[in-house]
Amino acid sequence: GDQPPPHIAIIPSAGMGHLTPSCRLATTLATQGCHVSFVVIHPMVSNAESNSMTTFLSSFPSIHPIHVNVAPLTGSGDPFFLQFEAIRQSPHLILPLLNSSSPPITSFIVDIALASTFLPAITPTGISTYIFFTSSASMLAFFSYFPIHKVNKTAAATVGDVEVPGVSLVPMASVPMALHDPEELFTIQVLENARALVQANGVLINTFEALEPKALMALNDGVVVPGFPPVIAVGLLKQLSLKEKMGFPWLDEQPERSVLYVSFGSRTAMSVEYMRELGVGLVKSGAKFLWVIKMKKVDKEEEQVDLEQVLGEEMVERIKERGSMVVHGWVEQEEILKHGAVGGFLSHCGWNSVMEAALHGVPVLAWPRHGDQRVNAELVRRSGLGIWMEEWSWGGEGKVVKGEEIAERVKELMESPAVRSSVARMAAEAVKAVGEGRSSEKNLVEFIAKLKG
Ligand code: BUP
Repeated sequence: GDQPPPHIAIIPSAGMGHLTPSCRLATTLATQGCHVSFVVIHPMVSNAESNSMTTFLSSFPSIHPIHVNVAPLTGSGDPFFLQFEAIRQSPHLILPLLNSSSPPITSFIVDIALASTFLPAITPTGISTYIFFTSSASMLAFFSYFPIHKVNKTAAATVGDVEVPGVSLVPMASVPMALHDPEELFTIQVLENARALVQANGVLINTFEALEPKALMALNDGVVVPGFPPVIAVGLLKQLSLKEKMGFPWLDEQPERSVLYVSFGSRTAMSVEYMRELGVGLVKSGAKFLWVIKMKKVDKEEEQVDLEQVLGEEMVERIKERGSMVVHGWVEQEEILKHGAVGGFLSHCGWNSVMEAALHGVPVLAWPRHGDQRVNAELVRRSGLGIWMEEWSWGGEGKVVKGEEIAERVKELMESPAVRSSVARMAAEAVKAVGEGRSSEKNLVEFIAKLKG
């Protein structure tokens, strides 16, 4: 028709796991003819975020940036959770900047971590507001049901297993660590954000129906939470086509599907003890590997790493002999995962990592640590995207995983025809979902039609 395109304002939160899919959503909407403004929040927690924002904005000049400074919070907690809080407390700084936009904003898309303060601030204006949930639908179901679970369990000393109606039982061990403590800032944020969701016009999510049919149906049928807003699965969101790409020439020299890619995400630091044991396992597995090492939660604090000192001279020597690679610093993960030489991914199961692996048909060996990662790992196993050794944990909680055992699982991952074919089947479903007229594409088109009113 003749209607002007919708003008959507995206308000992301902190960390690459949130920022990356928000950028992908922005370009997806812009490609569909929407006018998109993107709130860029300063100061950023990590260098990864500031570098990626710079590249993003210069690669997509049609996306209109709205820069805003928030007052950073200091404290001893997780720096990303503190930043969530700083942004959560800033609707009065952010919304006025958007309200003067021309053409006027017609819809907001707000990151889940900000839901409980932005929804009540925007709803009175009558402008439609959608929440962007940056993890799996299984996690959304758990998350939105969690306040109800808490009310039912008031007398109990522990958080307990969480039976999410119509979806699955999330055993206590898979409940995000931070949520075990009712006093934690993160717990308070989660409870408030989850309760606020009913005010949203809908919840956008980067997944697809064939991967999580049960969770999506239970949410949309009001089985998880009565009266829940529509959940709109628009995944898989496409990788950004950035102006400059850093390739990975080493991969070009490796045989098809021969390399195991190892990364635990942008905010998971690993102790030296664990790294050494993992090193033993990787070398023993006989596979060639590309291992991205991270020792601090925030990359700004990351020093030059002396690999020989961390892994030991002998280990570094053996890795070299095998022709494997250890990298310290940021890599372009999706460029790696889509490379034909990569045949497996040892992953922490951050949701974006799982989705990227699914799209490129790379089997995942799940080694989750915290947050939503164990719930995602269970989904990886159940859907056939890979394997998960549920009892693998991280020092302090349970037994230390031995190199031998890691080696066995890596072999299974790289060699099992069953794993390879189930992953290929899911990857085909992922590609199908975004095809014209298919589930995710259709959801997206209908969503935009609704925004046009
Ligand atoms: Br590390 C790393 N390069 O070196 P997740 C990550 N990424 O491109 P996380 C790189 O950052 P949360 C690197 O491809 C993905 O898109 C990766 O998101 C990319 O995990 C994103 O996988 C990371 O969701 O965030 O960072 O632990 O804790 O929010 O899940």
